[in-house]
Amino acid sequence: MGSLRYLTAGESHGQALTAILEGLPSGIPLSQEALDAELRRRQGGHGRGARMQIEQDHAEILSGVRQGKTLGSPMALLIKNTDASLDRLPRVTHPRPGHADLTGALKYDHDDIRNVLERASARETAARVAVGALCKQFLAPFDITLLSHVIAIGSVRAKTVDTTEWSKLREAAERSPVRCADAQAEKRMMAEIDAMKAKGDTLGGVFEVVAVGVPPGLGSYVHYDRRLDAIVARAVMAIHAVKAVEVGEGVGGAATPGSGVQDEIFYAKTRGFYRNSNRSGGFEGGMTTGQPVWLRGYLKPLSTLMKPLRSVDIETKAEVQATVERSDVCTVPAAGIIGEAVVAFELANALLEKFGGDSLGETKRNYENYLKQMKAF
Ligand code: EPS
Repeated sequence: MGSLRYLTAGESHGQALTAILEGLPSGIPLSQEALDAELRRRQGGHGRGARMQIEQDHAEILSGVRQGKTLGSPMALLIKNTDASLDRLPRVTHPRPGHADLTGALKYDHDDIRNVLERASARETAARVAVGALCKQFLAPFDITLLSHVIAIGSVRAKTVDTTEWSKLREAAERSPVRCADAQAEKRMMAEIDAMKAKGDTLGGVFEVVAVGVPPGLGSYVHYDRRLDAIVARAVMAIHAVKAVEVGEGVGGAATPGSGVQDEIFYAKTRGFYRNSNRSGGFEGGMTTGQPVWLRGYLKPLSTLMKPLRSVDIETKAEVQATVERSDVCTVPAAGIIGEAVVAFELANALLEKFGGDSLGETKRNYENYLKQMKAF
């Protein structure tokens, strides 16, 4: 509902991925290094394929910035593909079950599935991560930071980690090749990825995104399309291969009595209103509560299998094996980074909806006034 918006364009093996982000205020200091660091984070993770060795993603900012600060005008981003072989790549007629291949070809009337899979590819998420990286840099002066970590890959589930120590959790995830804070589970996850790779199969899993420092009252209960939990969940759902999203302890909560699900309310003069738990995932009534926002994305295993599944040739209608494209075995760690990016965009948008402002200074003044109102309540 805010005025921040973006579009992306680009094919997986086209010249480049591009994005235009519009609506960020002026005066935000931007770091190119931090922007590229996010792209590198997305490229990592045990289970990635050969493409990630070929690409060294870097986002060039073509507009909207001068002397290291945003101008308030639209920002165009360019991420060049090293493998830009699109026009030379062969025709594809064997759709992969689970990918956009078959339905995309039927819908757009393509007799070459490559015309579908190139845009449907998850490589597009590099552009989303670049946009999210800019949004993170807008959120930083408000002390809003994001992190992600992996809680399950295939059949391996991490033990519950201490989620109150955010900086430790972030460090542990950043150190881990599967971005899992539980070192024991990490080893088993890596072994499961290796075993699946040897079998020519793929693995899904679960990542968790956390945003810390979010003020209370972003989003609104007054109308369905202003509920920020739904907006954020949609953004995570729109990441390739995500088939379910859970906000806070949403899934477990459905099987627990109400007394074990709600976060009881306390008050102390020094702290104001506070909770001793955050099962809600930082949302009540579609609004942020001021507690960390946390949600989970559930990824199905990737649909490009090196040991392909049965399919049908779209031209001859003969039974065939699905196309085998160079691909990854598991992208759950990367999906967490993408999750951070898309949540950062939605939080930036919600922050701008609530506080407005055409310059960072104006947005900050409005924000600080609101914090004063909260304190005085
Ligand atoms: C990629 C995601 C995957 C990879 C792709 C790069 O895309 P898809 O959704 O089509 O499976 O397969 O890599 C290649 C297409 C390749 O040439 O290896 C990404 O996240 O960048």
